Amino acid sequence: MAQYELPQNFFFGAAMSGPQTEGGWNTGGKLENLWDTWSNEDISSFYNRVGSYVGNDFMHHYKEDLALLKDLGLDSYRTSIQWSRLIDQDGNINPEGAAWYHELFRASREAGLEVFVNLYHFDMPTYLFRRGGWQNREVCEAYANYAAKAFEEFGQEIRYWFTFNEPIVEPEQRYWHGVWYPRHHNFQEACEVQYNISIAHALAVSRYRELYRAGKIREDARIGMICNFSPSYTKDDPSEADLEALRMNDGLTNRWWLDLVTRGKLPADVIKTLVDDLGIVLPQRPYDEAVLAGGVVDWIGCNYYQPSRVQAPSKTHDEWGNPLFAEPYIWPERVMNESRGWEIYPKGIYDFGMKCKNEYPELEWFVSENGIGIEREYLNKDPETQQVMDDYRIDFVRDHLTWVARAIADGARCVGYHYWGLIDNWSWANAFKNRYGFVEVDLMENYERRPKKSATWLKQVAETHVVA
Ligand code: BGP
Repeated sequence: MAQYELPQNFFFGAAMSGPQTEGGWNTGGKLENLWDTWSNEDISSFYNRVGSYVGNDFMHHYKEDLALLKDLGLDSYRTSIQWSRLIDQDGNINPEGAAWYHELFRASREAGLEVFVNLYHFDMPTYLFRRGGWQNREVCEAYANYAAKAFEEFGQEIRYWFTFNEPIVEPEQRYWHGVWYPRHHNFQEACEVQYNISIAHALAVSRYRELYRAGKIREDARIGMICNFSPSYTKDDPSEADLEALRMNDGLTNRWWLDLVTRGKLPADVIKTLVDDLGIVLPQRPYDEAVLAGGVVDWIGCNYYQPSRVQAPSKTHDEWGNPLFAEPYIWPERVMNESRGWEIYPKGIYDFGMKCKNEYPELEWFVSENGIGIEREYLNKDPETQQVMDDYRIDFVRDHLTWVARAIADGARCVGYHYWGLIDNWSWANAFKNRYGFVEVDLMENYERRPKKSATWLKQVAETHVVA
């Protein structure tokens, strides 16, 4: 088997999020967020009726988990601050929430781990949702206030900041496709939310720049955004209509954010289709161009799980009257992760790297999430040792890292890799159905952590930077 080597200064780590790991949903002054509210109102929406309350019990296991990360040869990890924990209903710092994050960052430093801090991971505080959530411009301002308080509070501790994780997901899942609470099917609302999240991002970056200039943030700090850039593909021999489907699919999910974070603008062709052709009313205000111009970042993270394959839709609207831009295209050669229903296509990460190199050549990026979630992993245990034998995880990561190495060799500015869910965690409505970790969490044994077979492989790669 060919060996690929990643640069020695390439970083290796893991990604997680506050709401999926911390637990302590109502302790230390934490307010309810939408996951808690949905769990309280309708627990049957969650796999095995496991709601948002405990995460993977990270607040009780963090020292052990940080030691595990370090022991696996990792140098960094990303988590998120929970808005509902750090800020009270008056927009001020909740001292108990701040104390938890100070302690976590201190313990991480002590363990020799760099923490990447994201400020929003699908976790809108419920009292703000009741005031319109992302549909309300005041909530964008409240978010910028929260971000500024976080920059001030932790500005001397944290080097790498991110405004949002996968900002496309809430417009799509909550407002357009009806998957997550409040389960709407309203494309007009989704566009308002997508637009306002872009404004919120830009406002937060502007606050960051002001505080940076004022010396409140350490000099070597950087700010970015993390998106699930799924390279968009269509048929090999596409019709005009297939290419049009590709333009809007790529435009809404990828170019929207890439243009915002590199040029401080939203893609004109997408806005034109929305406003002129479909009559969507965006919550635009005078001077928004100047606001969005503040959204340019220092680098970005790319979460990559699956490609997006589309073709022309067979009808113009769905059953709720929303416009249909594209339909899924089933590639005849596709390989699936059946547990999650996602295609496995490692070359997609290479294609993303080449897209950046060609279209956004200055942009530096890293793989901020990549991973494979498998259902009923306990069936794959070694009968003697009881260890999960997850060779499929080794294959998945090896194949992706191989394409990352090839992309770097071909000029991609990719500087690191974070695996998603190093330690099994709570996956939103899927709860603990699909396990992502290199380390198992035993829900029947007080959330005990146990390395899977893949952990040994990961350690070797992280320490040598040789992908074999
Ligand atoms: C990403 C999210 C993560 C994580 C991951 C795996 O989109 O940023 O929060 O959940 O996907 O997806 P899932 O947990 O839905 O299987």
